[in-house]
Amino acid sequence: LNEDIKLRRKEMLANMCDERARMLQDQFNVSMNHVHALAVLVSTFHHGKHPSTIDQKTFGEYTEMTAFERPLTSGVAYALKVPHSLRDQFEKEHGWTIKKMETENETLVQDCIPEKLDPAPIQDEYAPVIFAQETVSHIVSIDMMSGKEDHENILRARASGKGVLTSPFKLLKSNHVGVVLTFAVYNTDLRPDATPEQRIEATAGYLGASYDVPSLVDKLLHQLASKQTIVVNVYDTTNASAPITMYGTDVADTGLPFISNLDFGDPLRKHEMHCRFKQKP
Ligand code: WA2
Repeated sequence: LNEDIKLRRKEMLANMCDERARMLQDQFNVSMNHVHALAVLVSTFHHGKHPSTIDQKTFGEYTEMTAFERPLTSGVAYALKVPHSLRDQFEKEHGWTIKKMETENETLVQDCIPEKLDPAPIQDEYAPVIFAQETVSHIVSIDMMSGKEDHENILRARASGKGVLTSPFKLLKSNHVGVVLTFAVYNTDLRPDATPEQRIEATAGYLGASYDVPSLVDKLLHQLASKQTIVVNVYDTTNASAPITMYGTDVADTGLPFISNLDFGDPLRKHEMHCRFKQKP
């Protein structure tokens, strides 16, 4: 009888964990599709029309009005690909200098007001943010290639043509770890079998979304009223020997966790949800 209860408890944990993992994965997938659609929108109305029919005001209003379509995201932004040869012209046109992302100092991160940031040092190319949803307006004018995680994402997004994810890192102006999803925007129609070189050449910019994982996953799990029963952790397990916590705190051991797989659509990244009962039987 005792064994029977144990087995049923295990089954219940597995069901609860799988249900939560599926919900998180589905919501992530929904928002990923909408971020992709935003990249197409920018391609069509900013790079495809002369003159462009998108400016910061249009982008800000449109992304704010459609924010409900992108669950779990804290904001979306568009960064332009600017080679060094066009930096002067770009800065004159926009009336501001391209800024360096400041991540060394905690206090500077807190008030990363563009006016206070240093100009980006000379590089072959830059990715300054030109449009942003109101919620991430603090990243306008910052060179996204000057941040390690954003830089890697940009290179991978434009060479692959796929949506790509960073590992978890501390987002600007946030106390939480999050991830960034990036889609490249191209200025020519590429064949589905285009080479990475052709893709890099045709790149016009980068549409990105930031996910504040702790607060947004919390909101999601609250809807399920299970917080009294189970403890949920989400990990980036890309490097199996060094998992990175994306959600939840390290908990006192109350038995082995049930592990549900999470697929966030980037085959280079692996994620898992670990669930435990709060109380021993
Ligand atoms: N967006 C919001 N907060 C951030 C951040 C970011 N990146 N990086 C660090 N904190 C415009 O991939 C292009 C968004 C980057 C896109």
